Amino acid sequence: MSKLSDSDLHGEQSERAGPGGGWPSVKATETHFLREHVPWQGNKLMLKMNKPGGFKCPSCAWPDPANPGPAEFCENGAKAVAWEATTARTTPEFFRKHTVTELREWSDHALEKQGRLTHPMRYNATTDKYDPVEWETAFREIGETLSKLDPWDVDLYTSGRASNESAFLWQLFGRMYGTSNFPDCSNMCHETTSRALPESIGVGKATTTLDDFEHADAIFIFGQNTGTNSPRMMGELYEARKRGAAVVTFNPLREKALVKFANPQSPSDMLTNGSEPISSQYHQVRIGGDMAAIQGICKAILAADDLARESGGRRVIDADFIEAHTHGFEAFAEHCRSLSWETIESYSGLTRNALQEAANTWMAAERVICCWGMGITQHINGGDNVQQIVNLLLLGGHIGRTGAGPCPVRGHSNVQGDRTVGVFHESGEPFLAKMDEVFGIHCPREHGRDVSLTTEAVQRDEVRAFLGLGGNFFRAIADDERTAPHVANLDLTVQISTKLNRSHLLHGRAAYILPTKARTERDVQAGVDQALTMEDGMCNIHASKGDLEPASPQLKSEVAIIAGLAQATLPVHPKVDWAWLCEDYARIRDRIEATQPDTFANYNRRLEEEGTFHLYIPARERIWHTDTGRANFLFPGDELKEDESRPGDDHFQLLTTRGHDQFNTTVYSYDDRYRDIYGERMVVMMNPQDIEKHGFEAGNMIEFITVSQDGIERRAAGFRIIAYDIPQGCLGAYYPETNGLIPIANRDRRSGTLAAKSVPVTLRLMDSEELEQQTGKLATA
Ligand SMILES: Nc1nc2c(c(=O)[nH]1)N[C@H]1C(S)=C(S)[C@@H](COP(=O)(O)OP(=O)(O)OC[C@H]3O[C@@H](n4cnc5c(=O)[nH]c(N)nc54)[C@H](O)[C@@H]3O)O[C@H]1N2
Ligand SMILES: Nc1nc2c(c(=O)[nH]1)N[C@H]1C(S)=C(S)[C@@H](COP(=O)(O)OP(=O)(O)OC[C@H]3O[C@@H](n4cnc5c(=O)[nH]c(N)nc54)[C@H](O)[C@@H]3O)O[C@H]1N2
Ligand SMILES: [Mo]
Repeated sequence: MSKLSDSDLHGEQSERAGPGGGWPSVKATETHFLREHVPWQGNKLMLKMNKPGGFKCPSCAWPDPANPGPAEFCENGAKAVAWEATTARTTPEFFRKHTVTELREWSDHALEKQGRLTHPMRYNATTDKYDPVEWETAFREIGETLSKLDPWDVDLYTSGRASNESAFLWQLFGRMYGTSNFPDCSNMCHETTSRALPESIGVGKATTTLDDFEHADAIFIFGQNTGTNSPRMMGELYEARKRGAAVVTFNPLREKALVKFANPQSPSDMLTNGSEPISSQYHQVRIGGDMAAIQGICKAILAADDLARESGGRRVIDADFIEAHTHGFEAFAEHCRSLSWETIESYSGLTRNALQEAANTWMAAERVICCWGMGITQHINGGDNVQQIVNLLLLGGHIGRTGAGPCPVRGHSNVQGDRTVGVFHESGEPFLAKMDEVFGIHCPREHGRDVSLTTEAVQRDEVRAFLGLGGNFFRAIADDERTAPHVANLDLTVQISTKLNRSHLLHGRAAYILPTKARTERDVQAGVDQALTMEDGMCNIHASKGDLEPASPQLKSEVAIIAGLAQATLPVHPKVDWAWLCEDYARIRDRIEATQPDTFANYNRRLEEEGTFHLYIPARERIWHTDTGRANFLFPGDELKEDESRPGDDHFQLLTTRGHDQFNTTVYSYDDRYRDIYGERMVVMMNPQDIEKHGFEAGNMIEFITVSQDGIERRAAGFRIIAYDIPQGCLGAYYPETNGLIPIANRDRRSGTLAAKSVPVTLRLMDSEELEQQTGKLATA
């Protein structure tokens, strides 16, 4: 094989390649503000971010430190703010110029790039355009349509930027209307964790706090691209490494910032162009190989412990903890002992030595934190992955003490809070009974639809109306291309949004875009500035107050829009006065507290006095709300299953992921600086040996074909091969460009979370005629 030079092989972290962060990060921050025509120099706005009295960053869910520094934000938080604060506007004038059919040909980037939506709009089938509509008219018409429908044919989607207040009212509205169909972006994200973690430890959230990161001796990171998706977490990792803690990473891709990082908040790094190596070990596990890798580490730990026990030496595992607090240890230990290294190596794609090295780090550490992201959750066996991570922690008693614990790294800034306050298609009796009591209503008890069930119902033309509280549902879902044509058969689509996206263009017979204020903007009700609240990924509730003038005087807050929809849809109710709730958001928080008095005790008072508070997490106190009353060692079957997440001889396994200049379906730019990919997203990252083995060359254009299990053909063409440092048999490409390839049935067994990280595909080289056609199409676009 011809040797590739450094510059040919993307993702290889050669000595020449710079670290993540550093000056390029500062420059990127500035560029994004300039591009959106938001003044950057001495930017007052950014200084209010993540500070008491200021607003909560709209980007990710990583928590704020107790004593925030002068500039408590990161490059990607700044991008999200610049994108929201842009001076560009998508006005009625814009909609007059373009038909919906025409806009469908635009890229996701071009659509959102038009700027903030300014007016409520209604689809006009005669002209195939959106026309401006008065708020009251829109509410009335939507209400009239909804009143005629069977509530079980209606779905209310929540994207994770919605505040606690708006999410709570959203589910109240839905339940009073008569449905439990609450598809939630969590169903595409950490639902896996929300299902699997409680089986193990009785709670679906992190038991760690930021403080624990200051005391950990080892931090394991599975399937999470920290530098891009939770950049403020880099601060924790950077400090941990500086004080000598180990960071052990499992990821098929060598993600730049996890290799080394220059901290933009560190004067010395910035002055000397210095950087800190982040991962002490970087294991390029094969896609879907984490379960085998973790069980391999456990096997090595148990072998060392067996030796210690036999020789009377100091135990390696925390036998007292296991005895006092856990269930199922022996079965799990036996399972790990019985696995052969050959099997483990072949499934994980890692060598026994590498896994032994990870085990050694674990054994040397008194306190271990395990973090994970979509590389763990978005698999068919995602829940099993999560439970193996817990097993690894349980072996050492690493839950419920300082410096240790499970830390699922949540995505959207309030995805966790939306669930806590009640957005759930399978809410349990205690919560529903409380809702009934507090509001004098009767909530339906039947379970409703989640994202995959809603998608399937749309595909079967069973959904009559879809209402989205934020997000870009019809673009973010698996199987989006097959779903798209069915959306036209809905009676009604309503999208509450800040920017134009594909879900506005895939619409029902009647369709409305309801533009809303963003988190950075002032929300004045009854003459008073309102605060909203969010729960970060480590269970801290914060208040957030916007500062900017809203992008248009026409904008309503999410809370006001939900109240408007509810008033127009539901009969007058003696105990639910929507206008009154809307006048003062503290009243909504009082109702949230009334429905969950333990969780939200003194909600308003604590916010006022403390600014933030931490929710009670029983497992943090070693109280286990599980079926056994103990923390459970869980694992599937008695040997590693032949599972669908592995690459095979006849197919590749494709992971779909985010680039550095993207927030989910929002594409800020076509650059992915941390992967050395610039100006394009239609690429496939491929191992150089695989490229040669299959007779391709870097630069070739290919078509993906999904290995079909349901007899349906799924293809996506026009991706350029990039030689990349990725294990053989594995491929990487960007989301959402590849969502059409993911069968809706490709999902985590427990939770239904889309298995976006393990899509079995084959590749076909495109011929010159096809390429010419494609170039022609691009030229006319
Ligand atoms: N700037 C920015 N911030 C964001 C977002 C954004 O789009 N942009 N999105 C937000 C949201 S909603 C979420 S959920 C989070 C997402 O943040 P992440 O959890 O980081 O999600 P992805 O970008 O999909 O990256 C997943 C990582 O898993 C790796 N991976 C893929 N398959 C496997 C596997 O089988 N095993 C292992 N061990 N690793 C694997 C990939 O290489 C990649 O590094 O970020 C949030 N924050
Ligand atoms: N193939 C593949 N598919 C995936 C994933 C993957 O890794 N691979 N990841 C999945 C994950 S983790 C997630 S969370 C989903 C994301 O799915 P969504 O949450 O549905 O999508 P976003 O792209 O975050 O939504 C962007 C839109 O939200 C609107 N918006 C922004 N801010 C606000 C606001 O403050 N209020 C309101 N009302 N609207 C606002 C804007 O109009 C913008 O166009 O995608 C999932 N899909
Ligand atoms: Mo997410």
